[in-house]
Amino acid sequence: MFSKDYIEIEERYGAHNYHPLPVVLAKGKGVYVWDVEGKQYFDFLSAYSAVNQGHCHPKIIDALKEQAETLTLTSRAFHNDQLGPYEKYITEYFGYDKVLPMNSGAEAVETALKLARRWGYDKKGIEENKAKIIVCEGNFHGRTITIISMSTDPDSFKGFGPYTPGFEVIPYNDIPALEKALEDTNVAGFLVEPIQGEAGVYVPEEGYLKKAYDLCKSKNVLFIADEVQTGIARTGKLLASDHEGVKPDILILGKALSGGVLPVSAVLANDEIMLVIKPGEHGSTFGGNPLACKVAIAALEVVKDEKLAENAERLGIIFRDELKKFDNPMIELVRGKGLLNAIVIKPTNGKQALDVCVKMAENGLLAKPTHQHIIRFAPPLVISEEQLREAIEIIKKSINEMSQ
Ligand code: IF1
Repeated sequence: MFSKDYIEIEERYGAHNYHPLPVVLAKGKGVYVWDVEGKQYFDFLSAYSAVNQGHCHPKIIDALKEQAETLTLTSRAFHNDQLGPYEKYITEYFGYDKVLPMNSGAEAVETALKLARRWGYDKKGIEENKAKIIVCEGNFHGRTITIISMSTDPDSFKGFGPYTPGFEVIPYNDIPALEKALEDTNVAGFLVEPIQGEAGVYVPEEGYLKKAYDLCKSKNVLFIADEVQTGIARTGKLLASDHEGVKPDILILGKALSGGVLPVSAVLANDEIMLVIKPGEHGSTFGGNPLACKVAIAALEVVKDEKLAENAERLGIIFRDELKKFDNPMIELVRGKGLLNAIVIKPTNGKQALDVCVKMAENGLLAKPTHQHIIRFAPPLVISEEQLREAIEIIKKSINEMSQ
């Protein structure tokens, strides 16, 4: 079968909740993926930053294989020999008392919201059912009904009401707006992405996170960082919050926590917050399963052993410098941190971001537009300088071909 055959089958039997580029992938290794016709591509999306360690990293795959043949799932009705060691490893790795293991990023965000509300009632003394969470315009935290209730993107929330109450939306990167919102004594938490990924790699001004954190502390409000996409070395530090020395009260991780091998997410917090949830008050069938624990330890070891944050920091600077020097009217703006970058495309000769992505695919590099005019570039963090420079040439060539 050829790519078109697979696409036809998906069209016929699969829900139409995505509109993928017409590429059918069959193999992945490191920074490369191959389609069913055997064409090789640079993967510059990394499954939305879930394969930071590169596709099918041997150390992670070995951990998966070993545990898959031993014990995959016990449920939390019983203990297992992988969970405790994983909990110790990840809490020491990020510097928190405790972790609550979940599966998808959205589940981890929902868990963080429940923790913040319960902490608001039990510790801050907010009146029952009055807790409020402040969120930002342009946020993306997942696709559940409660999470889209916070969204400002009609594509995320339209036609899915009624919505969960208890959220207040303020502009991103706007300290005075946060200060005003924090005057409400019913606020339990402020949920924020250190860099807004889906919004188009929107990097807030220097100092925003620290000022936001300090304001929250001054009002006894929890600072909740959604690092599902920006975490695990993506932005050139272990966490994007680390760029400003901010230690979130609640840290939300996902995606690359498993190196893209299976869904693993986590919520980290100290005892004063984490222990407000008592036995039987929250959980999930697969949360903290032995397979996920084993894989996540391997995935986190790779980040440290291979110095992925340092590599992302160094190569991100080269990437942005090269694209900023590239003199082509189609490129309006280049922004990002580490290896989470984006370019804003100025439609030219009737061509826009999607056309550039199709051309780049023809030239051997995969990336996807977000919000029509923005192309996100997020390669696996294992990429070498030589591979990065080769990829940059493909990007330049494709944009030149598009703008003629
Ligand atoms: C899709 C992008 C979208 C996330 C942050 C939580 C989650 C995500 C900061 C939820 C998930 C994914 C979801 C996927 C495309 C991708 C994405 F931003 F990464 F590009 F949609 F906005 N917090 N982001 O980015 O994690 O439940 O998916 O494991 O839904 O199309 P999840």
